Amino acid sequence: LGAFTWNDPLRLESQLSEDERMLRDAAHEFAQSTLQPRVIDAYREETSAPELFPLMGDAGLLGATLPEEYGGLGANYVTYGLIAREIERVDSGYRSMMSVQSSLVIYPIYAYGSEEQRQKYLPGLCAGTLIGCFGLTEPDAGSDPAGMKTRAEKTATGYKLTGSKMWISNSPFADVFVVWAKSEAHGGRIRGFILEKGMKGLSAPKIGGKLSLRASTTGEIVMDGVEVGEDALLPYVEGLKGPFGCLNRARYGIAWGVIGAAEFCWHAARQYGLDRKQFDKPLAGTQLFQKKLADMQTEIALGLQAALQTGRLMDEAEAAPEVISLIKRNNCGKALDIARNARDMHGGNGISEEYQVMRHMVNLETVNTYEGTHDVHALILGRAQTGLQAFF
Ligand code: TGC
Ligand code: FAD
Repeated sequence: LGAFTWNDPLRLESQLSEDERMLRDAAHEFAQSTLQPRVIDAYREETSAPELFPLMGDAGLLGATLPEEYGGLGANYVTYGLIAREIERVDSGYRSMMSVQSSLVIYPIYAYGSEEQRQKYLPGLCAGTLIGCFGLTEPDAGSDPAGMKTRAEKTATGYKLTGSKMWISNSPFADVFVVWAKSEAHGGRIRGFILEKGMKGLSAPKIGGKLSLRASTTGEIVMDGVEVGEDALLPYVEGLKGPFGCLNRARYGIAWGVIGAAEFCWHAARQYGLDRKQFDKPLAGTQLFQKKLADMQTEIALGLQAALQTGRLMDEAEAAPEVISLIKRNNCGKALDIARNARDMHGGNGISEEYQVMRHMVNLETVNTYEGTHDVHALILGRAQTGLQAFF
C-alpha cells in the first residue's frame, strides 16, 4: 500500500509531465514573489494595476497555449490550468486579468482572426505590452447574451458600432477591445470586432463600489457610433459560437483557478486550527474542525482530478462544452463553500484582511457568477441530459 500525502491525496503531481510541473513551478514562483506581496493593499485600495500585464507577459503567463511564432509558449491546456491555479491561489482578480487576456482576447484573435490581425495584436498581447478586454455582457443581457442590443451598421468603408457593454474586466485601461455585436450586414448575426483605445466614440468608464474582485479593474464599454474599417471584423466566426468558443477556455481555466483559491483557504484553516488553542487544546483536535478539513480535502482532490481529466480532453480536442460547464459549476460552488467554512474556522480573525480567507470568499462570489452563473450551468447540464431546455 502506498503512503498518504495529506495535501495531494490522489497524487496529482505524479500525473503531470515534467514540462507541466516546470511551468507550474515558474507560475507559482511569480505569483508568490510578485503578486502575493501586493494583493492585500491592492484589494483594500481597489488599485488598478495595468503594470502587472508586462510582468505576467515576461513570466510567460499570457497566451501560454499559443504557438511560439505569435508570442506564446506552445504549452498545453493542462499547463494553462495549472497557471490559473497558481495565480488564483493569490487572488481571483489577478487570475481574471490573466484569463481575460489569454482566453477571451488572445484566443479569439488567434482562432477567428485574419493573419494581419494575428500579427498586429498577438505578440503585444502575449508580452503584456497591450492589454485586452472582452465585451459580451450588456446591462440588459447577461445570462442571455443572445438578447444583446449592440449593433454594427455597414458603412462605405467598414462598420459603425453602437451600444454598451457592462461588467467588463480590464476595460478601463484596455488597448484592445474584442466586442460582440449584431451585424446588420450579416443578417443580424453576432459578429466579433476588434476596437482600439482612442477611437472616436469609444469610452470605458470604471465601475466603482465593487465589494468583490477589487484587485481586478472592471468597467463598461460605451460605443457611441464607433467607426471601424473592414479590417476590424473577425472574419472567421459568426453567431454565438464565437464568444462561447472563448468562454469554453476561460471557464475551463476558472475550474482550475478556483481550486487554487480553495487550497489557500484549506491550508490556512488547517494551520490556524493547529496553532490556535481553545478549551486547552488545538482547534484542529476537535471533531467538527476535522470534519470540515476532511470535506475540504475531499472536494479539492476530486475537483483537481476533474479539472485534469478535462484538460487532457481539451488537449485532445475532445472536451464537450457540457463537461466544462460541469467542472466550472462544481469547482466554483465547492471553492465558495470551502472559503466560507475557512472564514468561519478562523473565528474573528477570519474577517481580517491579514488572514486573507474572507477576500477569497468574497472574490469567489463573483467567480460563481461570471462566465455563466452556477444555475445557468445547471440548466446547460439539465438540457444536455433531458433534451428539454428550461431557460425560458
Ligand atoms: P444556444 O442555442 O445554446 O447556442 C447558440 C449557438 O452557440 C453555440 N454554443 C456553443 N458553441 C461553443 N461552445 C459552447 N459552450 C456553446 N454553447 C452554445 C450553439 O451550438 C449555437 O450555435 P449555432 O451555430 O447553432 O448558432 O444558445 P442560447 O442562447 O440558448 O444559450 C443559452 C446559454 C444560457 C447556454 C448561454 O447563453 C450562456 O452560456 N449564458 C451565460 C453567459 C456567459 O457565460 N457570459 C459570460 C460573459 S464573459 C465573462 O463573464 C468574463 S468574466 C472573465 C474574467 O474576469 O475572468
Ligand atoms: P442575470 O443574468 O441577470 O442573472 C441574475 C440571476 O438570475 C442569477 O442568479 C442567474 O443564475 C439567474 N438566472 C438568469 N437566467 C435564468 C434562468 N433562465 N433560469 C433561472 N435562473 C436564471 N462579462 C463580459 O462580457 N466580459 C467580462 O470581462 C466580464 N467580467 C466580469 C467581471 C465581474 C467582476 C463581474 C461581476 C461580471 C463580469 N462579466 C463580464 C459579466 C458576467 O458574465 C455576468 O454578470 C453573468 O454572465 C451574469 O449576468 P447578469 O449579471 O446579467 O445576471
